[in-house]
Amino acid sequence: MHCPPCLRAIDNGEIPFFNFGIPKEQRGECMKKQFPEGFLWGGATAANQFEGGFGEGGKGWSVSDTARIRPEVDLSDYRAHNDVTSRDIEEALAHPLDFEHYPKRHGSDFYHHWKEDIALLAEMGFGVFRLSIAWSRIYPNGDDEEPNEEGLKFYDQVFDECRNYGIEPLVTLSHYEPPLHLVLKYDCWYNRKTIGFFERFVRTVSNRYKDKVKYWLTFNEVDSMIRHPYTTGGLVRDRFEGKNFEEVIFQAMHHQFAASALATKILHEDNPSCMVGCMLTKLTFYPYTCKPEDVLEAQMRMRAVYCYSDTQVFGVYPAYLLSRFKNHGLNIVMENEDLELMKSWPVDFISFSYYMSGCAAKESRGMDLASGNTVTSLKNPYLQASEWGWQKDPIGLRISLVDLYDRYRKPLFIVENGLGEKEELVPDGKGSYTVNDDAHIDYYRDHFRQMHDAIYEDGVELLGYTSWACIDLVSESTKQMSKRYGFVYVDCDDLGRGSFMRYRKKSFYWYKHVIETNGACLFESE
Ligand code: BGP
Repeated sequence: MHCPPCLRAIDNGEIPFFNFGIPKEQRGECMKKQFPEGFLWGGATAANQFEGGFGEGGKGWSVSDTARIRPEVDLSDYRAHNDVTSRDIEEALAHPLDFEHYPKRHGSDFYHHWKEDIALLAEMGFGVFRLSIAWSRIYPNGDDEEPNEEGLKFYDQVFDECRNYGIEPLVTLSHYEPPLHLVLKYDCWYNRKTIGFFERFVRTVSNRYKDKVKYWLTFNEVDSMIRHPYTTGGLVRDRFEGKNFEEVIFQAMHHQFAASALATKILHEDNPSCMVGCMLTKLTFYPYTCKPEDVLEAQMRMRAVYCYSDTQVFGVYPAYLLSRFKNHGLNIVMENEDLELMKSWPVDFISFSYYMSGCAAKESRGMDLASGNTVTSLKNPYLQASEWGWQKDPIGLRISLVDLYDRYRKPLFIVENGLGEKEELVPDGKGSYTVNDDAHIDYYRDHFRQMHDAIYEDGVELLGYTSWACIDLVSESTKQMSKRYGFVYVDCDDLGRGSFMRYRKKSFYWYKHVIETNGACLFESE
């Protein structure tokens, strides 16, 4: 048996049969406890929650500008937080100066802080920075003939600044920000025409940034259309009265699959060495017990997660999704050209978000529930939950990595993982302020160790990691600023009050050290 990095024999007299990697205790001295060379460490954001600059520089309205904070709604009720009606949209349009109730309009004001923010990321040693392009900053209405040059210049500056520091931008083309005009005039992704509008947007940004951006993601959490159809697909339920809304959702989803394949084609034609990934919400369900009925239930819940990445990775709809369409009488119109595109242009890698795991059981009446990333599941008695009730499960990340890699045999990229916390600024003793966010540090340390083991013991190919979020931003589900994820604190409260000044948290220095040692410091106490 050999230790992979230097092929030095380890004479332990045993052939590990059931463990396919090198268990820790059998590793040779040369097996470095750090991440592979070239591993991309960084952090993630999205324009809809981070950028702000609402109405500035020629930007048009996007669906996120109509997302209202609802303090009266229970924090675990993600549906109520994300359900937007036509009446809500009218209300939002009638109040263009209201930043208090529409926090995504200000986000963290990256639009005015980008230089300072990228300098902070560089100070931590980032190799990659995930952000998204706000479609309505480039095509303010979505169906415009010409792009908005001022919007294009904004991202030119951002990408150039990243490159100056040696940071690779990882760019999401669509992260909960379809232009509002497409919703009101065309019903957005339900309408086939939106594929063409998106194509125009992608051709513009692909051509413009082909020498600046190497890593692209098409649709953030492509599966989320089923959970929050307005945010992801621009679908307003009350505009589809009399129609089967599940059919509407899957029709819109089909259009996104076709558009994603088309985007992959365009990006590769402009820059053959670029890499395009799908982006999946990696929900992880365990059977609540070993009762076969519970195991089957968990398997079904996992299929409901994988059906989207199966389509984007294999380029064809999985049989089980097609049978759902058939068995539920869902008539999804699929043109041959869509199916051919999907088959010809599957993604190059699989990216995903991972925050927590949950449990599933056949019979769950009366059992305790846990909230989570736009899902609820059964509470796992072995796990602790965050202040928002999300069950922390670092081993679940390793399980997810193994499952995804075994299923797809393509490189993986963790593009979201983190912990939302309530925090308080305290004096740092040097004339400024900081946050002692030990909970973030513990969360990350535990997850990073699992990533390391997935790479070395399980043979997973992992390109990199971007934490969610590297700098505090507005929460997607609850629209709160007080749900803080970052290594950098942004002085702004839930009502948008504050200076928007940035402060380095304790985790800032900790993550910097992780990056400079390429993870070796995670194992110093071992
Ligand atoms: C993911 C989204 C992100 C992000 C994250 C955390 O589903 O892709 O946009 O917000 O979840 O969720 P929240 O902001 O609701 O805490």
